[in-house]
Amino acid sequence: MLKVDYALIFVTDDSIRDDNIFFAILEAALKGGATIIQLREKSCDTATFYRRAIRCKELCDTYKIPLIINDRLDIALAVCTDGVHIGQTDMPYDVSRRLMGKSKIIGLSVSNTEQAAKKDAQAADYIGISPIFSTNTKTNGLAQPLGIAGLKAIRELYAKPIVCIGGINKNNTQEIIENGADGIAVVSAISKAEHPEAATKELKEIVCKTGTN
Ligand code: TZP
Ligand code: MG
Repeated sequence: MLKVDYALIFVTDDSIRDDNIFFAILEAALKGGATIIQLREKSCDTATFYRRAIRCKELCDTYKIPLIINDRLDIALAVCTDGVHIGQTDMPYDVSRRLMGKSKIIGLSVSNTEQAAKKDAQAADYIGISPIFSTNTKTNGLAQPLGIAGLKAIRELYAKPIVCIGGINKNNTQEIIENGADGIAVVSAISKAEHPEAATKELKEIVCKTGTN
């Protein structure tokens, strides 16, 4: 397996249905230094998701960057990606692990300290704090933002990698890393940037100069 660096996860923007634009942004994120790509598709059919996943895998392989599939274990298995990111209402962790195998990355989203303390969170390879701040990008089923206080409380529970998501931009990245996150996951700070490659580079620099990466 590739060495996993959680510094900067680019989560793809499923509002972009034009493949030319979608893959141009993905490549810009890879060129700019995203350390993991998470393919997140919430509204398309399975065939479209699969097709995008295949192309994402080819591109990520070219840049030697891990690809993680959001929610869909079947797509992760079909495309043989490096991992899957599950939420509290997705396929249970145990099943995901059994099907993915020991060597793959499994990330789990938590939205409060109770979820973070449960055995699935203890077992996952990394934890996604979701959301850290409010965001307009995800509207369905979004919990109350945990904020920096929530991050600090969850940081105390374990030493494993913690990545924050939700409303993250160049102005609040430093604070997140200073308070114990290993990395950030962003959608719009890259996908909606005027220059996605430069925006990625800038976010990565902030994470790396603040953290121990
Ligand atoms: N999960 C929690 S917040 C979020 C997801 C997928 C959206 C993050 O998008 P943005 O644009 O980085 O706030
Ligand atoms: Mg999910």
